[in-house]
Amino acid sequence: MATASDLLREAIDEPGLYLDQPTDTAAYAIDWTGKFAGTTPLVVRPRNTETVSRVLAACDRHGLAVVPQGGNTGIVGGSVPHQGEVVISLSRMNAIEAFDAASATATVQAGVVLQALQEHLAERDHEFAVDLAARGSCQIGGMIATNAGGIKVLRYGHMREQVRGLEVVLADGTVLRNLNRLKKNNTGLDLKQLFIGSEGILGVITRAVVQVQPRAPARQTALIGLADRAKLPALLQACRERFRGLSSLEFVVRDAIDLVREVEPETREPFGAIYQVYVIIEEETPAGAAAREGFVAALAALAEVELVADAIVAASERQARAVWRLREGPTELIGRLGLTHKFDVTVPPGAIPPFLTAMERLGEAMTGFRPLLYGHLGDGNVHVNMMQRPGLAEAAFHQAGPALAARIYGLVAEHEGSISAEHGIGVMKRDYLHLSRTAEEIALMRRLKATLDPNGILNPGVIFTA
Ligand code: FAD
Ligand code: S2G
Ligand code: ZN
Repeated sequence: MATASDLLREAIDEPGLYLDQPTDTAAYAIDWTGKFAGTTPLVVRPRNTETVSRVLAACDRHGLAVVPQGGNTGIVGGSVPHQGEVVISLSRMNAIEAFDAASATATVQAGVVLQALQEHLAERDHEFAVDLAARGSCQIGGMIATNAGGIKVLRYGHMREQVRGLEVVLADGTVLRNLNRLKKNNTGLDLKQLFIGSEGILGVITRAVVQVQPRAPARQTALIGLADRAKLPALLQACRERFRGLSSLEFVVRDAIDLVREVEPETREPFGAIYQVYVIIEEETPAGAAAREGFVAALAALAEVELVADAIVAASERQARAVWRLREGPTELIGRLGLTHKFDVTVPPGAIPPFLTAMERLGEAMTGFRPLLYGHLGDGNVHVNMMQRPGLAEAAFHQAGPALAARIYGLVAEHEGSISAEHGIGVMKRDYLHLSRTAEEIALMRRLKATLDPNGILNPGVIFTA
């Protein structure tokens, strides 16, 4: 019986294209959270679109299922093999092909790492609108495939709003190329929208034209302490009104700060007092002292109406990074410290305070779990982490997953929220998709999948069961 390796090498062979030794392929078969792991007979590492096309055509012909993989930082189990799929890693397609200041666009291959794009643009006094803590590994192709959000959605939207043009290879090897740089191009169905957020089930994204911004002249960053989390919705509204250049509004509940200080004792207590919840406010402003003074005055006004109990305004880039460490630290450390059931959900702003309380109560009720809560206040996006406490056996941890999910997603649905704010569905949430999408919508999604991937080779089991 011919193996995947035999069949694909017969179709195309290039130096370095294939990895088939388990020691080489293992890293591609386990995800960042460590909760999703499988096996793969072969990792394919194309360097260009033509190779992706020929590999996919051969996979389609031979019925070989594939998982497209970018930086493998996805959180919902969509980026790794589950039933021996071939992994197509875009990592070697990492060229930034063009930067066009006039159209404010960059043309990139899918495997460009976010941080590499950020650095490339910074040298040209430009920025990219989507930023997230996985910036050192996540790739533009994966970010488009998951419609990534991050810390600046409040001002610039998700990845969807940044994509001008796409090149995608369909399951049968057809190359769909529309590397459009125009801001206005209203010509028939906007097909790229199908692939943004498609999580690898409709096609493999190989290149993209993304819009970029001139670098913000200045960025003001503050950390504030709130004695009462019930004030979060009012704070959100007040920040929208007072900070016209508001670009980030992030919250961290106290226990997640405690976690950072437990693991990194050098992290200093930000204030003299301990607060229930901490919020990062970041605003893009003109350069100069007047803009900074305006930012400080707006904070003082919030304090006067008791929406801010304490505040630190970063006086340097280093201090701003220390502030952000309190928000990005929990995410990174939780990933390192053990197993965690993660729930990336949206609830209407007014529902955030009671939802946070309900999550803490649930964590206490489900002995053995430590609820760690943080997220993007500006978008109503709460990241609920139910981390395995020492002493909770791994089997019990996994066993509790479905009950936790049912309770949490059920509560989200009661609040008319969303079971996925930004990470997508993957395999982790497919059984709950009906809580946020109608039966008719899911039926149409399945019809689109069957039309574009009739042999079902692209990421089977992601978003819905094959
Ligand atoms: P992968 O994990 O490799 O793949 C993700 C999905 O996209 C999979 O289904 C995969 O099959 C598919 N895919 C990948 N590349 C392609 C391609 N070229 N064509 C078609 N399909 C493809 N996410 C947020 O939205 N906001 C955050 O703030 C955020 N913060 C994070 C912080 C940390 C520390 C970590 C580890 C993750 C975070 N994430 C966040 C999740 C993750 O970084 C994003 O989902 C990111 O977009 C995944 O990109 P990736 O290149 O790693 O994709
Ligand atoms: C964040 C990262 C993943 C998680 O920190 O904004 O999107 O749930 C998350 O910790
Ligand atoms: Zn997030």
